[in-house]
Amino acid sequence: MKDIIWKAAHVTPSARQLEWQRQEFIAFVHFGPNTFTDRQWGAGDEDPNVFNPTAFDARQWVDACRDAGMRGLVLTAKHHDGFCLWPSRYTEHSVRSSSWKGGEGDVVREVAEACAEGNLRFGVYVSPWDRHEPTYGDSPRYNEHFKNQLGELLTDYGPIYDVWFDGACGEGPGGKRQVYDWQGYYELIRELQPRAVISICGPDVRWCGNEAGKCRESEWSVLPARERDEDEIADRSQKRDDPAFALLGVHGQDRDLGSRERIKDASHLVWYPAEVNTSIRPSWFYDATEDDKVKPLDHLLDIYYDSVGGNAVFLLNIPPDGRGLFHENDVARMHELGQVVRATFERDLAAGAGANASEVRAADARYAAGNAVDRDASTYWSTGDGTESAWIELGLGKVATFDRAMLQEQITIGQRVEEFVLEASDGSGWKEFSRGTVIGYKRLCRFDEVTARKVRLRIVRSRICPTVSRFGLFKSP
Ligand code: FUL
Repeated sequence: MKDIIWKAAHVTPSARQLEWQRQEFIAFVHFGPNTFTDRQWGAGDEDPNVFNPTAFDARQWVDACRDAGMRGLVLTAKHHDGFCLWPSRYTEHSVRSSSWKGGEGDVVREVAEACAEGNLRFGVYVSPWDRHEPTYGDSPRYNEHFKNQLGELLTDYGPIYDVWFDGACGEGPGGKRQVYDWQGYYELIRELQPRAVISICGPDVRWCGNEAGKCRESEWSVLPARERDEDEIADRSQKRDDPAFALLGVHGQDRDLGSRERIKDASHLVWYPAEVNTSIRPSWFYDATEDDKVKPLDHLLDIYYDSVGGNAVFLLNIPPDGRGLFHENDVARMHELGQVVRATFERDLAAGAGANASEVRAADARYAAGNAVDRDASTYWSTGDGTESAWIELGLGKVATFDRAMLQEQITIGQRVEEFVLEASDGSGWKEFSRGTVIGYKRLCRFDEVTARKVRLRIVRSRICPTVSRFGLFKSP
């Protein structure tokens, strides 16, 4: 039997996971009665008439998201209060009972359509915990109800690329006990929207473990299967009500979930990549007292580099206000963020550079060093089997100044690199300017300006022969 490290290096993403990973940066939108009641967790007894946005415009959201560089949007179709942003046939607690648009409104439809027009993927957050629905706690009946509602969302609104299941439940010791039929939910989603990923309480996308926008230095996408089973996930959800949790994160103490140390006893391994979620403001739902607490650009950039640049997807929440619009301060910050990211990555100084490597797999052009600088995501450099450390060197043709690097592995065939170093040469030997652990889908490195003619990526340790599909160099504005 091959050893566990070899096996780990051969676990690959599903097509839907790959598609999801490539969206990189996504909007989360918390909208509902809480927007109007200054609450974060509605009790489920709110008057549907409180939901009354005066100037709702989903296209304003989509424009702002695109401007920020986002490629998808996940809407709270139903939060814990059970209020449905679509006119569900299975409850009276929905937009249909609100005087907004005379009960004819459908937020989910308008957002789905605006996303389709604006070329953003559309996903739904659906809270299993429902504080309004009377059958909640009567497990079989509620499961039926929940599947009925899922069925509406997954058939009536076009393609859904993400179904986001929140694990939160605040029922407490004396509260209702609902046993969720996760498998039944998953089967329904696979049947109705086979391209959708199921996130957080689901098999496709893993929560990074906190809501502060922090991920691990080494976010492996390959983990022991137990990290994905429902008991593990339920356990994590329970811990989230612990006040220490917000600061530490459930996984604060166990770094590197997929490290050699952590996978050595695993019987099964799965592709289970990380997502980082946080809000642009302190809260998830809009609160006017937070208009001046929008996260500073530098803070958002730090999260962006750690997540998108750390083999994770970044899901950033922007809460619409009582008008049904993103607030001006949030829109301005989104614009700044998009602008600086675009300006940084628009010109790759390594594109088309002369490339050499310590070794090319089977001396075959399909694995040539030049594939790392050709801008074609499907091509890559690789070495022969058995090589676990190697280097690839770029000759820039002239002296260039840069302060950012982008590295990508060809994850369609697995995640392999465990440690790397970046070095530059001005002709008199190599000097290290950055180093890191995993690469995975994407690693972004930030460092002080380097001026050099030659740059080298030295892979110190790889689980099996490494692949590099992108080696880019950039100068931030
Ligand atoms: C948590 C919820 O309780 C919050 O209200 C919010 O939706 C966040 C994304 O997940 O579990």
